[in-house]
Amino acid sequence: MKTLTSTPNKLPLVELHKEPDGSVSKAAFAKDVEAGLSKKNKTLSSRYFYDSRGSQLFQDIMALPEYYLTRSEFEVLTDQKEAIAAEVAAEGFFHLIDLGAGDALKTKILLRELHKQKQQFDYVPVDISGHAMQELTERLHHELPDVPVQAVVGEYIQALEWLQEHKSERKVVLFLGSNIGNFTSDESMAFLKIVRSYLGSGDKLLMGMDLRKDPNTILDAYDDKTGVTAAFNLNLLRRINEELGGNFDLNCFSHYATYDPQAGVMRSYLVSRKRQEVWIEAIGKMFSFTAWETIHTENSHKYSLEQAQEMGKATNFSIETVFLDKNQYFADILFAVK
Ligand code: AVJ
Repeated sequence: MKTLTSTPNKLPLVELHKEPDGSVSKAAFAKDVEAGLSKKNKTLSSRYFYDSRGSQLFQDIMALPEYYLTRSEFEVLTDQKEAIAAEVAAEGFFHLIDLGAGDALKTKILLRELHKQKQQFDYVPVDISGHAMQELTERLHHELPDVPVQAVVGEYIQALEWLQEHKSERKVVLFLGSNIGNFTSDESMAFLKIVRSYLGSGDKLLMGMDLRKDPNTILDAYDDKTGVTAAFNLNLLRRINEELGGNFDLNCFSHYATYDPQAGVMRSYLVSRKRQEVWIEAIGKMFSFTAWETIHTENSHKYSLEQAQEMGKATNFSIETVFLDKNQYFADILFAVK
């Protein structure tokens, strides 16, 4: 068995970013915005939601009564932590790689349980926000001083490079919170195939998937009464104003969310409430909006367990265990590499 002596967990962060903390490259952002707003059906990518204000708003979303996803997954992890920890740790030392770790509130349930079970592992949280990774590293140093932490700051795809560098070591990848839901079917297949290609026999992937349910329950989660989700969506325009010198008037756009129960896709848009023109300095262009023209900003996919099984099959994973909450709203699915 491979063992690693406990290292002090204030290792320097691995910074995969070229830009300062948390920010994506401005040029890449401008290029994506230009491409998206030049399309016939305008789009902006949900990956740009998460500047510091957007991350705060997402924290607020997670506390909403309508946003069942976080509570459901919390329940899964809390009620079944013994079984989950025992299953992922069944074969000795491993790296626990947490894609999109954030404040790791949910992962900490597992970390504490793994520690309690005296499992041998180190923790590799990965997140786009350097600030979040710095804070998490420090907090874990106090809360779980025995657990070695090696935070990685970067996007998923860059984190996968970390996986490749540690190819021969045992790994458990966490992809919690229904983050897979933002990918199109093709993107999620491609993503799972890449993850799979960096894993070896005995390695595992614990993935959080939001399940199909009453369409009204889903719709409410993305169109809350207090308007937090609307503010989260509109923040994308505020971010363009701030970082790219745009002059979007946030009062002239509104949030619209709609659920397609046959495709199992929640779709979010920003709607131009009038005919208007918006200048974006960093692009050096004016963009025209007709009245009620929309910008598509996000898809959140909902899956059946059959679909999850198919995704596993198509990407060469087998489902080891499906962990569900009492309502069966949300699944944490343990995929294994045979
Ligand atoms: C972070 C992608 C899981 O799609 O449910 C929440 C983001 N968007 N409310 C989701 C989100 C609107 C969230 N994920």
